Amino acid sequence: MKNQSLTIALVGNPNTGKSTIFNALTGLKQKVGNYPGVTVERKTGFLNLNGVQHKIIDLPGTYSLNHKKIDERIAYQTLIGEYQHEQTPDLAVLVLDATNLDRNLYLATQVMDLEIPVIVLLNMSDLAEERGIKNDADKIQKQLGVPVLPIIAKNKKDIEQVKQAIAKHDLKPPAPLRWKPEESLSNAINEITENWLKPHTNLPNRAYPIEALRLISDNQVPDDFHNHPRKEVAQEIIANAQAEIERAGKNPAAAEVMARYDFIESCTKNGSTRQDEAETTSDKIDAVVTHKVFGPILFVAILLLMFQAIFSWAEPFMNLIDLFFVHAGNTVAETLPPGILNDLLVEGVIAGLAGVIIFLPQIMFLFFFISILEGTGYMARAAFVMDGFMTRIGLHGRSVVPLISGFACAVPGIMATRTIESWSDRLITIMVLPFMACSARLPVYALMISAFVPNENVLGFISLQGLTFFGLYIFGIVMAIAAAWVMKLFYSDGSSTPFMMELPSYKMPKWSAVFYNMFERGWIFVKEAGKIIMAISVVLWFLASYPKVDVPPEIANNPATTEASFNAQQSASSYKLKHSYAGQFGRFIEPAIEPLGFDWKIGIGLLTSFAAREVMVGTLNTIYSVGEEKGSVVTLQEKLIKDKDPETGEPIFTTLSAISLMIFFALAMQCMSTLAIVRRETNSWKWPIVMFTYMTTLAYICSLVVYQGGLALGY
Ligand SMILES: Nc1nc2c(ncn2[C@@H]2O[C@H](COP(=O)(O)OP(=O)(O)OP(=O)(O)O)[C@@H](O)[C@H]2O)c(=O)[nH]1
Ligand SMILES: [Mg+2]
Repeated sequence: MKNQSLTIALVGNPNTGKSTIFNALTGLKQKVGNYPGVTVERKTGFLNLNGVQHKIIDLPGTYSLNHKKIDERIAYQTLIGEYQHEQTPDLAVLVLDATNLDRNLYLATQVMDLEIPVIVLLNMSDLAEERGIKNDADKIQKQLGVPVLPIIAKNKKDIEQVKQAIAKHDLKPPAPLRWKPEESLSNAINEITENWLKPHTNLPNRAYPIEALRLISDNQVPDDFHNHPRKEVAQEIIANAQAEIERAGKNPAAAEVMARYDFIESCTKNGSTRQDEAETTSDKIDAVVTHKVFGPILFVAILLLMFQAIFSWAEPFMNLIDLFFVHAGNTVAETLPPGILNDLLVEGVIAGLAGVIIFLPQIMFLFFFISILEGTGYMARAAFVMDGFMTRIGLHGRSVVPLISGFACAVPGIMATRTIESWSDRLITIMVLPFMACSARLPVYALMISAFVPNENVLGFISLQGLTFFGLYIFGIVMAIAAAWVMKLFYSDGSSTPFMMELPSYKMPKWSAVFYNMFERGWIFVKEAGKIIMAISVVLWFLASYPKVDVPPEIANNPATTEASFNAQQSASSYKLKHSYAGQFGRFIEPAIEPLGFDWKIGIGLLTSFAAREVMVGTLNTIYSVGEEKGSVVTLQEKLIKDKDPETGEPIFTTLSAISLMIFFALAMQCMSTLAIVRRETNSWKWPIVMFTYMTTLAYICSLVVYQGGLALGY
């Protein structure tokens, strides 16, 4: 290799370790997980080798180049140099799973047909050895005619070898069609190439054989690249080619596959041996985990345990953070001279931040658990276990992984739907995904639950608060499923694709990755929420503090309340708040939300939370801090419980209105980023608008029914 800067693509089947190798080469932290379909987008990074910088591309996994799904198409387009008119990669690093070489080599032979220089890595050699599989790299290298290297991605030494192999590659492309299609197939390829692909498509030459073979076996002319208006011309050419293959006594749909596998067998015969398939540990675990009855029970139990743990384990950390902010607020209040700056910092910024950062421990625990589910390989089992159920409502197992990702955040969940083949299934999954209780709802749920659900145990060991928390997650899941079922009745393109997902063998999660992910997500939460909250808190503090009004003496000295100082203070400050700009606005929208059990203060919170849900808590904290006596150590929770209507003396918040609020948050579409990603993934404004409207209307109706129903029943 001359000293030139190369573009190097990592290609391979799903879950073979491409992203792991990408991270090792570039030093980046691309997401890695033990299930197929982790990477659904291209990621690029840089590798410095002997002073030359190379561009490395991590691609979504694909089983073949006969792409059907968006993630597979991205891989194909990149390889043929048609991804946003980018150049073909100078080198493809094929990452194969050494425990399953036959199937992995299928893609390898296809990529070699594209005349791209390649290096073949037999990754996961440790697992292969464990299972008694021996691969003779030299023999495979000789048959394929390209460099072949057995490696273990997590070994630094092996990654060094990969770098050297890249550095000394001669960049000669392998000869195409090394698997030697027999004569009729080869003629068919030529006919289709000459008569259709060359004159009527804008494909690059290197893609002709692969594209011709795809037309022969699939018998369908796809839309991309084939922009000739008369598809029937192509159909005729294809039919002729197929007839030729049939005349030679072969099946056009299978001829290519059989020939490739014959070639692959010649590579691995004697070169790759496996002992008699003993039942592996993974198989033994799966006997229980994917069991018809125990499987679903275990799935629910895992979720219950996860949300219980998030709720209870995080508490001591949350108390610490709370204490820290109370002291920070007091210190600032005492050190700075009294005045606007003091008020702004203490009541606006610190109160707003405290309201949100307190939930950091819960967010981090959530990501900790999700990383473990992803790292061990359980995600794929969850999809498998739920497939039967999902099929009954008209979706299938493929939707399960994106839906579970939605617990973290709807945005990556929606991206993960790229692994779903059928467009209507994909669209429906996208449309219901935001019902999954994402981490931004967690602060609101946690605040309301700890304030209004008694801290008791049921059955002696399950905390009622934790159970309510879990219930809200279940509520989100049920609503998502119900909505999907209804949508399927109206919107189905009738296509159905069988569910197939490889169950990867169980692995110990990579702990460094788990902790990295947990801290990274925690940091993103603080940074993103912090940015919006700082801005909103400052504006809100101003709107809630001005115009300053004089409190009438009868309210200022109100003796009627029993808990004298706190409530007198409350009603004086609440009088001021009520007459501030924010208060005026809140009261303006109050009639619309009063039937749901919300007062104008919640109204302000609802409004700000349309920017991002977690802002709600920061907003309430700011609102409830304005005008508060300095140095008070009352938590937001207590303020909510004690907040009374100054006129009637009734509590503003009841358990019923808290439930109504949680239901509203569970269902309403309050997330700009989600709408933006739906716009991008569906390529239209229609779907984000539909999503916003139906979800928010549903939220309003459900909260209304629950609150009014509850009142009628005497709660
Ligand atoms: N034992 C072992 N595990 C590995 C090795 N390389 C990767 N893994 C694990 O295999 C799993 C898949 O790795 P990824 O890097 O996410 O695979 P990928 O090819 O990018 O997967 P997709 O993005 O879904 O196509 C992870 O759990 C890795 O930790 C290896 O050499 N040995
Ligand atoms: Mg990946």
